[in-house]
Amino acid sequence: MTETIHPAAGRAGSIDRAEYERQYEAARNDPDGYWREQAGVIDWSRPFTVVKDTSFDQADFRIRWFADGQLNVSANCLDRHLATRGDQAAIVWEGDEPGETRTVTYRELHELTCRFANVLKAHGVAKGDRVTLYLPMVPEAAAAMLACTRIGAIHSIVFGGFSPDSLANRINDCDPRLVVTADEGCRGGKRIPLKANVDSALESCPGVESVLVLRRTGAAVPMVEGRDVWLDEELAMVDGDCPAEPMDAEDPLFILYTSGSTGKPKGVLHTTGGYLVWVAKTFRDVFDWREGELFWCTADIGWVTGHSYVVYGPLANGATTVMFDGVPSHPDHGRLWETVDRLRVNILYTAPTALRALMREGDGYVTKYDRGSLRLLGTVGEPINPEAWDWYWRVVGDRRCPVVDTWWQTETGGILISALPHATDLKPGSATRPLPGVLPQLVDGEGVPLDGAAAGNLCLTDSWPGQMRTVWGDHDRFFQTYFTTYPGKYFTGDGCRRDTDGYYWITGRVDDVINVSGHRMGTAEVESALVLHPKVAEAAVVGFPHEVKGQGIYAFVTLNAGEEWSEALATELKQWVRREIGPIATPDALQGAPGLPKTRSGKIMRRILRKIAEGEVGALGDTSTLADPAVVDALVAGRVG
Ligand code: 6R9
Repeated sequence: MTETIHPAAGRAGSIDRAEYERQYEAARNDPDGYWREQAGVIDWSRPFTVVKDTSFDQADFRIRWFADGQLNVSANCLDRHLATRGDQAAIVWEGDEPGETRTVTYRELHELTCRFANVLKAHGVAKGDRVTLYLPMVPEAAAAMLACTRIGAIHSIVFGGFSPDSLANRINDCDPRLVVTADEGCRGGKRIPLKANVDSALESCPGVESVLVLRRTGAAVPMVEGRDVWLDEELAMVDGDCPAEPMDAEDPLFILYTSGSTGKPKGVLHTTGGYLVWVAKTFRDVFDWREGELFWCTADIGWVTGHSYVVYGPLANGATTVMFDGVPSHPDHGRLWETVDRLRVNILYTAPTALRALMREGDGYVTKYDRGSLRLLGTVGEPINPEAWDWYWRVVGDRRCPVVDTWWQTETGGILISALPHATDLKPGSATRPLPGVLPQLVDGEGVPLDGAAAGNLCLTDSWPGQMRTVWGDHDRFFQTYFTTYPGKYFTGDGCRRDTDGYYWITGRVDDVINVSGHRMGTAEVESALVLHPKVAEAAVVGFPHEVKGQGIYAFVTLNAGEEWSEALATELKQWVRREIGPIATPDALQGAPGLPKTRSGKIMRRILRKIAEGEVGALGDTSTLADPAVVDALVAGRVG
């Protein structure tokens, strides 16, 4: 299973090994020249003269790319394709039930986007204003994103699985004038009360003036007079044409909230030019996309993968992208493969957690289908264990389709470390090598760079165009979070090993972020939710290895004096967290803890809690600095699972 898989020869235009090496060196030795050329992957309404203007040093900290250029993202994703592919499908929508499909051509998506943009304008949305989207995976969601970019509004998408409270926090942080939602969502045969969630969120969001409501299921939902309007009625009232606003390359494009090691999610801000160059180029290179091919990224647009590789990367290239409003297990575990065959999908991009879940159900669900259309397979979101990689390669891809394991983050905008399918030898479980323009460095705990084969903390020593530019409303937090741990470098928060061939093996987060089914969750967020419960005094949350989810959530909970721990309370607390944050944050294990292991200065020693959660109670390490070492014995005795 640890065999190396050599790439098959590509087609005309594929990047081979020599071309990869050439580009990597060009980007390293002459970033200005290299990116001046690569930026031609998109159209600029005003050419830039400055290319790279960046520094990670505190004294002159700045990240600016193509700064005096102008462009419009929706014009790049739509208008420029109309002459050559107006009647080609831009989006193939696949609903929750198999065969519930809809095709939207580039011409149709252009018109829908223009109308949507005019609706936004009619509701007072102007350049620089924020718009929050809380939507299912429907073509109108892509149109909403593109409509914002058309007029220079900044979208902030909140995943439909987040609770009203999480939604309210994300709304209040960026203060949108308008929210777009749907009556309900549909996932795995279940309904999700999106509009009802918005209604309850908006009770604490006084700044929101209008809510556009998409009819998805047709459910009757209460409409607030003077605030809520039906999207279809609004779209019918406006013009089908809307000029694209020329935007500066560094104008904000979108905000996307992501979990960090503190309780409050960060509003990651991406800007217009660099982001689009990055996603357009990485889409083309990593997936080696060709005219006429159908690309399916299964991510939700509520996550960065959906932004970059369901919408912007594919559409900037004029590709046809699948938008999936369902789940891989509905109506049964063959759904992905049945859909691949029916739609004739060529490139599939999904998450290790989905593969592990499907792998458990047996090969029959896969082999029942032909999968002959597949040419390339990709994964993203978390480390892929070699077993799952091997299953993807052998069973799903019949040893025919290269598997690209793509490492990146919300902060990086697009893929940074990945194989190129016709340039890179594949090693199961390794994201392989950095793309051109990406300069990884491993450092030890003190920040000392490690050479050759080594394991350490993954940093990037220089900027790339797709890098985030700031944390919305808190530029200092941006600098503090990413550039002070190892001064002069961007710190990813990931641990990583580099082997003797220079291959990178991401080992997971080294901060207090856990990765549950490919979704980032801050342990502090779950802790904050738990302590809001009236019976809870204190909580400490850690990750532990989980067969399907990658990592599970393990919570140690101390109750207020006089409260008694019970199974019923554990269940209640799980429901509580689910309601406070959303289903993805539901703890897998909850343990009543009479006390938490703290140092004399009051710091919780998570290292010990992690070991207990992992069940490695024989190797707790040094506990002598604890204020009360006896606490540990009680926790070990009370371990659950
Ligand atoms: C794109 C995305 C980012 C974190 C990242 C890392 C983990 C993502 C990975 C991977 C190993 C891969 N991660 N891709 N780890 N191999 N191919 O997932 O963004 O939600 O911000 O998560 O996910 O730990 O730091 P985001």
